[in-house]
Amino acid sequence: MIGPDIAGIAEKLGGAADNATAIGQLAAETGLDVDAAYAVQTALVQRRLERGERLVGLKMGLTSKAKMAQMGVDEVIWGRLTDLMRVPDGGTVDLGAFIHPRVEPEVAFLLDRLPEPGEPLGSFADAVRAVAPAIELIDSRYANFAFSLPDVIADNTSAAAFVVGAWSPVPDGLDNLGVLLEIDGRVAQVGSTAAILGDPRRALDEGIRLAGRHGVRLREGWVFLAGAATAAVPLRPGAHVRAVVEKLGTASLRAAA
Ligand code: OOG
Ligand code: MG
Repeated sequence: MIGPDIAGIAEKLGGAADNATAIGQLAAETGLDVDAAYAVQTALVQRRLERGERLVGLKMGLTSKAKMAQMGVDEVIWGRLTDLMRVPDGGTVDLGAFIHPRVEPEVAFLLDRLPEPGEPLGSFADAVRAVAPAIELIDSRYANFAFSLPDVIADNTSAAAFVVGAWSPVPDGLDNLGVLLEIDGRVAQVGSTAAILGDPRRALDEGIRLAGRHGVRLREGWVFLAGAATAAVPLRPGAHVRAVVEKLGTASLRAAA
């Protein structure tokens, strides 16, 4: 049997991102399963690398129940981050580049050297050099932000842009820090880092394990986004967005008017 057209699906998703125009879901009609969906994601990201972008990290998705419930998908997923997706802290994003952007508060890790495959993972403090509050801007390439598990994996887990706040040394506990998402100074979402797999440190174990299944190794110097602590909120023109994570500080961005 001939499998799904990996390159063709990646081209459709890449075109949707380039033109900031939504497309319909693809997985059901093309018979895309989870493994084939990660192959599409690889081809989709490769398309960016061929244009000169660089891989700078990995992001986890649906690591919190709030996000799983919001999106109707109940498995942890991972995607890739490139240098072009990074927005400086306090920077402005042009909404014309996106279809229906949403923002969510996250915790970022700056990775240290990780063990070779097959070697045991040392302590979290060995694997992570620093932590920071972050904002992820997600933008599903599917109409109405509606997708199945393989659809969202193929679409690089809706990755579009991200902001990382100031790095701090790894604190003793990361498992129950208060998280706020503010829009124009008003609280839009409230949560805790406990929402991220019980402890965001667990997201790193999952990321190493799940990406490793597809031959992807996390690299020293990469940014790792552990997943949103709350549901995501639509990003409107002119909005000022701030993520606040207890002990870690803030990250912010502005949407151009
Ligand atoms: C998928 C990406 C989810 C997170 O932090 O849970 C994600 C989506 O919601 O579109 O990035
Ligand atoms: Mg996210």
